[in-house]
Amino acid sequence: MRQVVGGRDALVVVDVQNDFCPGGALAVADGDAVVPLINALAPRFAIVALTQDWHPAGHISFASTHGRAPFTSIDVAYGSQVLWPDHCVQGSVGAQFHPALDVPNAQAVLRKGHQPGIDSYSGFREADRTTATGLAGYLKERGTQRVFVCGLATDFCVAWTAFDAADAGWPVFVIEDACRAIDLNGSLDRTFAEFDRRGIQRIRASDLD
Ligand code: VGL
Ligand code: ZN
Repeated sequence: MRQVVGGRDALVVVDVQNDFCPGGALAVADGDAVVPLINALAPRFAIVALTQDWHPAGHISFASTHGRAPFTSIDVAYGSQVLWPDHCVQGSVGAQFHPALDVPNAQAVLRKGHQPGIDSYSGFREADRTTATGLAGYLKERGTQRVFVCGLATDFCVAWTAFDAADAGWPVFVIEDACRAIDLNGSLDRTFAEFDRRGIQRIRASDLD
């Protein structure tokens, strides 16, 4: 479905970081394939924000913190937490944006998951589902009327960012071919069902005029 991009549309580019790309600590298959698409898309948007997964060493989402195996889950104060390999440690090369990501018109970088005891897949709200990151306020003050989301990974940080943008009241579009998924235990199918349920539209980069 064609969408004409206007001056009040925001693009949120989620976690296009070395650790989520091939060779990284939590590599998403083909993750770096989103980079050229995003580089081409971003200049059309007046409002562009990047999110950056940004964890302290010993973060609650790290399997190593708990002496557990990666890709298992534990219960923590705010609910179930998937345990990941150590990734996107603050200041590390893995936490840096992919070197080919070239989005000079990005105006905001939102770092998330910085609290030792709370994860944050969403760019808007931490995993306790109450602590706001400030991104919604930023986008509102910029006059955002619709939110377009792309990046990594479709079924975790892109998904939760899209859910929360919809909860904040914006029409939300996920640019599917500018995303790649982890797909852990059926998470991608569940994500697509949730997009449908919440009225979040899946579009392709070529749908944008
Ligand atoms: C992500 C798992 C852990 C993501 C971040 O960016 O999708 N996934 N931290
Ligand atoms: Zn993370």
